[in-house]
Amino acid sequence: MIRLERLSAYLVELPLVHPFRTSFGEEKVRRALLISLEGEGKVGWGECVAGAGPWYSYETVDTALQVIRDFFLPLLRGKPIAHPTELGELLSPIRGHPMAKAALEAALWDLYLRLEGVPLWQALGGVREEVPAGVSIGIQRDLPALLDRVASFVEQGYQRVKLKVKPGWDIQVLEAVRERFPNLPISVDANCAYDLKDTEHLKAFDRFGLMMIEQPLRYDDLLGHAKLAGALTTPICLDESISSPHRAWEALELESCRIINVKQGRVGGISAALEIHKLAQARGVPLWCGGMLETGVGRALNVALATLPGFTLPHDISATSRYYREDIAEPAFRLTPRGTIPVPEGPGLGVEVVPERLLAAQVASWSFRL
Ligand code: NPG
Repeated sequence: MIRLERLSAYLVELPLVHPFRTSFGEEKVRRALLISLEGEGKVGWGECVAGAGPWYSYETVDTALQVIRDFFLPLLRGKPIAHPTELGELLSPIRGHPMAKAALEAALWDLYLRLEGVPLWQALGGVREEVPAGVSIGIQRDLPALLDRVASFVEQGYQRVKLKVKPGWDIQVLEAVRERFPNLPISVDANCAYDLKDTEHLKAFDRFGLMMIEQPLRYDDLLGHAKLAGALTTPICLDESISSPHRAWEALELESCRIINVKQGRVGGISAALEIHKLAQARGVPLWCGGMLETGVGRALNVALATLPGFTLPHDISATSRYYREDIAEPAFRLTPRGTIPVPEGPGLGVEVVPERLLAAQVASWSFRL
């Protein structure tokens, strides 16, 4: 039994090596909420993937902090926990807020597995010790800048390149990149930038031999995606739309997508991601792990999840140096010559938060007795 003693939250800001532009905005600095849980003489860490504002999803670092403080803490107090999977039941009275829940669950798994001395990927039933790395390239100033960026990542050995698209930055981008890299595995991500009325326009993507088109339509539009899927040969992958295992089930039933991007932070945590993994495997739907510019804490979790058998496509999991000059956690993630990212070896998440770096990146912190 783990008796939890303290929950701490740290708001950190880390400057990105390159600004990251999508159809919904530009990030120059990643603002992240880190959570630590102390108990039985050890500390476990989790990262909340909510953004600074409600652009990718309705959750923000501030809403996450508020629900953790005002609603999760009272449910946790005085309740010894035997296993992290018990958290789902404990938090079941709270609707929504999957990103806040995921951060807490991550910290609990990390704490539990550090006490057990077991790496997360093994505890989850992972089947590989390194995962295929892809890279996601934001919208650039112009085409030459984009081509340079793609070339540099291809040279580094990334197995697939994901291009951010939006109306006005799509067909001509694909023409240019395809012409220069005829055999490169390419996917595109629209982050909800199109409408079902754009079906004819989106059909023009089919000629580029893309691995998938990710989240072309609204974040809550499963039916629209099902209709669009019938009109395209390029497989549709859903990201924003899959906010829970139940939404994944609906999307699969409706045939809204043929591929799912799993972000444990978006779907409510590790247990929710495992449920989606089971649903997808039963139907032969391939999965891959998305990323949200996480620090090493969140990335470690994504890498562990990506070792599961159903995660068969290259992930948005890139080397630390692609995001940050210096991460708050050690060791940094590096790209192997095979274009993979190895799983860290230690127990739990397998990375350590470096106290001086945390302090340097910290904007604010809170600490609560449990
Ligand atoms: O490699 O971590 C990464 C970034 C991958 O493109 C990426 N993430 O829409 O999936 C996305 C996008 C994102 C980033 C979304 C930050 C939300 C916040």
